[in-house]
Amino acid sequence: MSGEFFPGIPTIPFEGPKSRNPLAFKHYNADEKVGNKTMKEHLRFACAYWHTMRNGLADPFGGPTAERPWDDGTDSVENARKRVWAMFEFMQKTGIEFYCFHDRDVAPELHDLAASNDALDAVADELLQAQNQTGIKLLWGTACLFSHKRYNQGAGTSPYADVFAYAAAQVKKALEVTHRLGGEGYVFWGGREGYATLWNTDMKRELNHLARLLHMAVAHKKKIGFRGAFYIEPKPREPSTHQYDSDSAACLNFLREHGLMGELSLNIETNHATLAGHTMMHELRVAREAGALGSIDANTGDELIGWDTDQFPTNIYLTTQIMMEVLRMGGFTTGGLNFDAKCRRESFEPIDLFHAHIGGMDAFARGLKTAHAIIEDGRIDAFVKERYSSYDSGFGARIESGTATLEDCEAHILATGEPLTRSGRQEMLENIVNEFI
Ligand code: XLS
Ligand code: NI
Ligand code: NI
Repeated sequence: MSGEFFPGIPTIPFEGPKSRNPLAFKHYNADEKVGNKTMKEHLRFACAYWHTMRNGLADPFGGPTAERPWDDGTDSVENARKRVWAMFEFMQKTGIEFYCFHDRDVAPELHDLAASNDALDAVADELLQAQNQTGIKLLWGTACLFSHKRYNQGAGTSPYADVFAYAAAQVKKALEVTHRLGGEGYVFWGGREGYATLWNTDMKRELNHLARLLHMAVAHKKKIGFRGAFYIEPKPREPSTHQYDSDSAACLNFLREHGLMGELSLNIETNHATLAGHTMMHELRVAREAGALGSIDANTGDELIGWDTDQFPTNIYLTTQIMMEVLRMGGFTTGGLNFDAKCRRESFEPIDLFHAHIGGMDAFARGLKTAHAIIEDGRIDAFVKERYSSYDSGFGARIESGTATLEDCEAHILATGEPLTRSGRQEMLENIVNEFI
């Protein structure tokens, strides 16, 4: 691999905050320690194959604009194999050590399942070779169960059993390829697992079928000895009117109801959180406190457009909030920060892929340092601890331990009178956060 695909673009150096070189990191210094780990160990950046290599940047009003000179635009296996080397050159030059893919991003869907499986195997050979040559690893794989027209009414939740079976067959193969490539995880994002109208929908059966698909995948995972993590990725709508895995709480409820807690954790994406009407910090907190925060799709949405615009994250406040949750769970294990993000349609040159990833990596480096500093400082934690301290002893401790009854509460208030409350100090706490940004 020798600068064949991105000529003139060097390996991106770290030059520090004073640098004015657009092709340099100002904050992401891979081997610099923050606390007891290096930045790259904390952040575990991954590059999304579908956006970086396959997104032509079309939108609902116009066709693709992206210039990708290495790509001949065909569905040939040869083109797919060549693309692997463009992807890996890009990751080497940006210092991104993981990638993620769907089966149909890396290899074409051909005339039948057997042919598509063969194509995927052929490209997987190439991926394995590229991984071995570069040391770059697979963060997670997945199956695309939403693009082909057979999935127009869902995959695991399709009303048609043969469509379910096709989807399950695709999951089987994608899982096996992920295993062969040493993937650290496997994602289930239910692209069309939802409904367009309830007038034609048996919701209960659809949800049971989706759970069946996940149980089959768990069984196959064990059978083939795949040790990576399984993740489910919440998203509330788009393309469906309603998607069953709509937010963290809905996913957790689904996993609990169907006996899948412990088998799957969550892969949480910022733009999906905001489409669900939540902050990313909320979605991460809900998952973390359930012990089910697995991995993150690092992007951001546009509040004005209101679609899943999958933009690169540049907002330090956002990255700080994300890294607060990641640090508080003790860091990633199998997960990482996958840039499930694309350049704007107007940013169509190959070099824009570099600007986009550099910006996202620098934004997360700053978020990491800021979150670490806020935690080290301790004032916010101390405030929260103190805020709930009436439960640490006395009557509050009886409430928490479950030994107080409604009668006890009544007797307590009759004896003590009107309770005292104190300010929530939101503004003061926001000012503390800003001291570090
Ligand atoms: C789309 C999803 C998708 C998943 C993987 O909105 O984010 O890219 O991450 O299927
Ligand atoms: Ni995603
Ligand atoms: Ni998205």
